[in-house]
Amino acid sequence: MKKLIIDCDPGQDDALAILLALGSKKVCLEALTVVGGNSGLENCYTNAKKTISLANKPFIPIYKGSSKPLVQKLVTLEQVFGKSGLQGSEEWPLLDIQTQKKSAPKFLTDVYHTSSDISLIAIAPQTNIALAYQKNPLISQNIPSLTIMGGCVFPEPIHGLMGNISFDENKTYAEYNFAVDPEATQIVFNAGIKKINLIGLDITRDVLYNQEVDKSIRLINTLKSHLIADMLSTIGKEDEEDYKNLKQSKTDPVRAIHDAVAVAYEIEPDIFKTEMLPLKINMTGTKGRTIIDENGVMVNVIRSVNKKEFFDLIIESIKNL
Ligand SMILES: [Ca+2]
Repeated sequence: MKKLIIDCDPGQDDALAILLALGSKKVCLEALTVVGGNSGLENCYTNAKKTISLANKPFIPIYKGSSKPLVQKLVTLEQVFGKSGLQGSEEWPLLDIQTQKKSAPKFLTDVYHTSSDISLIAIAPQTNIALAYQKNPLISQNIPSLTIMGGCVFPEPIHGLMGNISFDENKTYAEYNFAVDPEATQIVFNAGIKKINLIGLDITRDVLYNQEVDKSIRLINTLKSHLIADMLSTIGKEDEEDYKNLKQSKTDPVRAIHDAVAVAYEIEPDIFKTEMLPLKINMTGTKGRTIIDENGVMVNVIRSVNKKEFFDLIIESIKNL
């Protein structure tokens, strides 16, 4: 069984990503590390605990990491994820999960000092991973692969933009995870990790949670499946605006489930098509933008996914929870 650590900032799509890993018979989730991102660190930590509680796996350790990016101010997205960061999870259980004393960067530094067989999945700003690398640069040699949800290598399919967030008056876009902490992203890209797999917004905005998927999840007809569908079908204002042209009806819960795609890649890489491309992180103007540059780091860029097989994986995992 492939071992995984997931660095996250839950987030509805993070929660689904974690549940996808927990329900899969092909991967084993060793730990979660949490960073401030979609919501503040405390909210993200509570949401990680709720997700582990929903799956009834309170023994999985959760390490709390950085509350803010390396240099920039944290920008949270209440308009998308709700005040708690996990709107729609109000009915989820919250078990008494042991607090870990180690910080997330310290845990990552320690675990990769001795282990070289645990794949790392990064579905949040890269702050924790950059801090771990700064503590001990040798750990990058022991990360067998780093699968990142972040960036946007080609225009995303909904608006044809190169991201989903803009911090400048020219309204030039970059993808949220990279734009929020571009310094950390740059450190991680240049850390010498053997294999970086990148799932950008151009892929994640092509596999949307919609009415049909909602129906398939509810058809599983377990308490957990309904609680998961309730969480996923809660749409934030920004998502609603983004996807309103795609809606089949006013009640169609269209939502991107970005982070789940990264976990799916670790579970079933054969359902994806990829291309090795040299990438750089833009550090001037629109910081955090992904640029194809011949002097960049070679990255395994995910170019497409078999949608049916992707959603089959999700359904299968939720059945197994
Ligand atoms: Ca996330």
